[in-house]
Amino acid sequence: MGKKILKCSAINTGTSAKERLERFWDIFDKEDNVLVCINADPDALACAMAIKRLLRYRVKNVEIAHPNEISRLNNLLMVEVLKIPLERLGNVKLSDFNKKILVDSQPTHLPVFEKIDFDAIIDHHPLAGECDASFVDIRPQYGACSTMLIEYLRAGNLKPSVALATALFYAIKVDTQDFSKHSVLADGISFHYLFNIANRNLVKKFELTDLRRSELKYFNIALSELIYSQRRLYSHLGKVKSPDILVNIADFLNHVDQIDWVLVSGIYRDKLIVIFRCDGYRKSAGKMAERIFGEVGSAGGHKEAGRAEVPLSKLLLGEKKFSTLMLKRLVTRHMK
Ligand SMILES: [Mn+2]
Repeated sequence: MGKKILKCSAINTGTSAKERLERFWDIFDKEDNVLVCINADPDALACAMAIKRLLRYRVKNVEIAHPNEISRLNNLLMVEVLKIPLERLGNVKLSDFNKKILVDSQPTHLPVFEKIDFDAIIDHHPLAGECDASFVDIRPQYGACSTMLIEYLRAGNLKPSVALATALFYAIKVDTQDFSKHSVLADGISFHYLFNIANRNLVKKFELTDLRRSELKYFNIALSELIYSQRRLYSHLGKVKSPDILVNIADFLNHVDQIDWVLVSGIYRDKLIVIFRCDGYRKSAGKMAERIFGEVGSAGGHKEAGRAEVPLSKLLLGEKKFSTLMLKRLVTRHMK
């Protein structure tokens, strides 16, 4: 099997979408068992679905495998509703597949990927090391890998089903953060193409779903604990099952009018976790988190969102329990 080795950068210059698709199809045979490997997130999931579509009548079988656990509720819902067939990479026998594809990732991204001999690699992340596969298409300028796959589908005159279009549409939204992050015109063209095929209500539901029913009780605690002072909202939730709920509640309180700062804290595994929110205009939540907690724990973030994690032992609480009032005092000491 003389495998042609191509340098990543060389393959996609001056190539039309049709030529690219033909070259991709060329590496497959009717009897092939194909494994598509992904690091599961919305973009990777949508790309894997698109590859399944591209190869539907051209190979014997296509399966999708991911090494990572899917824990985000948005992503779990996407997999469930769109019925995306998935296997954990650890549970598949690699020798059952004579062709392997890596999409929305590169071999050097994960040790498990590095061990696999891929036949095709399609990705939009910056080139990380050399990719030796028969087919390589890496376009780091693209906002979403799904945009690349839409170009393949369109080049083959393959109109996506509602489920596939919904996945691809959601993927572009997530990877470009609703076009507020880096993207190229191609992302906009693909997004526009999918607009009337995707089920946008479903996409909205994917975006909204980020709370477990068991987490609703924390809203009760957050509201009963809430302290308002000087255009700031403070709430300490006590012990939480996952720090994510602190983020959910801080984001919720950030909807309130006439508030400059939101500070939500909770205890998770012997650590105090504090979530900071502000408008990021002439303020920096990340810097504020650092100023208040940088010396006793890890703290940082962006202008509009910050986070601090402090071992409880560093707070010198003694017999006392941390409280919303203590959160307010700690913060007030460092803010005018
Ligand atoms: Mn991606």
